[in-house]
Amino acid sequence: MSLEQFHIIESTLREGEQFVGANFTTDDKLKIADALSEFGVEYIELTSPAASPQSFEDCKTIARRGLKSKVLTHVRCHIDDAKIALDTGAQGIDLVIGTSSYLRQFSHGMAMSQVIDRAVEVLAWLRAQAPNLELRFSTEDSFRSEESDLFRVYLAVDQVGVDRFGIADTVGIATPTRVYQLVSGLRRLVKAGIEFHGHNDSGCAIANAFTALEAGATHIDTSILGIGERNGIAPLGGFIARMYAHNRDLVKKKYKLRKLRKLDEMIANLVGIGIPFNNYITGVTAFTHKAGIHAKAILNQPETYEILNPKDFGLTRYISIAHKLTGWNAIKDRAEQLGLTLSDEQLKEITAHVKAMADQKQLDINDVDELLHRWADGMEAAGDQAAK
Ligand code: HCA
Ligand code: CU
Repeated sequence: MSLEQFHIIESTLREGEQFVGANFTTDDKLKIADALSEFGVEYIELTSPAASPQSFEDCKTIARRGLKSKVLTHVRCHIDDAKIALDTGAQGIDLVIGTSSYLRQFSHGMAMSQVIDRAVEVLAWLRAQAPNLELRFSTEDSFRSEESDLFRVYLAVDQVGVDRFGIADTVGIATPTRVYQLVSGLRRLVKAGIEFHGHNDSGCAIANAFTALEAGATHIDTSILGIGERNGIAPLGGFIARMYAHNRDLVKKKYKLRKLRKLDEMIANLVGIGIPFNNYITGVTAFTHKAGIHAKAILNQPETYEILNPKDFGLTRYISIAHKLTGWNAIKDRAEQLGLTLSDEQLKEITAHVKAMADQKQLDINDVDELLHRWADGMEAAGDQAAK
């Protein structure tokens, strides 16, 4: 079943290079490729070697680097590009051609029959040159293409023989139901692998990737922090979170999860963005609990409100207590962290105090700590006495 046997095609060095803030140097690319390989992604996809002379050189260098991940390069379905791609020494080539009427009219200008002829020509040529090369053929803008056109081209390509078909939701229009339908349709038709590449314009990228696997896809495209054209594709960390929620042991075995934070930080720094506060796993609030009711349960059994264990990612949870929604269990936990001895009655009074203070002003943890220390030192009690 694909959900238990999926592969990640990490495209930070291809789709991610298409992010407006990305301008990776050779050194950056090597750093990213090494880190991804260490993390454990099965494939790394690189920008077309036809894009620029340096892109070609970088493809060759990364292909020869002896990474644990397989190295793929990505080119238009064109014989000239295919020749250059072959010269890079990459272990696989990802070919793509537009099949929607938008792309046929306003991009490459080919009719569907020409698209099919081109696909067959390029794939047959590559197969003849390099019988062991991993070949993938993908249809750009699949979800605004006619299904009958897609199946015509997939069947023709299948006759030539490819290792993998790609279904690309180029504009982020697909929903999980549509993904399920198209992927399972192709699954019934061919034996080769199926890759899903989903953009996130309408927020479905991760759900679509997961559904693609449920429908029989075998490979998922991601990029670190989701960077890519416009608002990007399924983010590596978010996809990992989804798969971990499905099968924790498998994901822990496949990937070095503690390296995720560094990956996200590295890319954020290189492309000049911050990690969003609500980012999957590595966002600053991803493991922060606030309401007293949540805090109490979390302290008793973290799984009550956490499907991801922060420890597995080398991270820690944080319980926010300096606010009016706080609860005495959380305040008690804080007192214990500070090594203070206070009775339950005292802690409940302190909690009431914190809530009253929070109604008046914005508190921070120091306000709570100070209050706890004052009570523990007996000052509050002494003050109470003096007042009487
Ligand atoms: C692109 C388009 C692409 C290709 C995906 C694929 C897309 O080249 O920028 O090769 O499967 O989203 O359609 O990224
Ligand atoms: Cu894309």
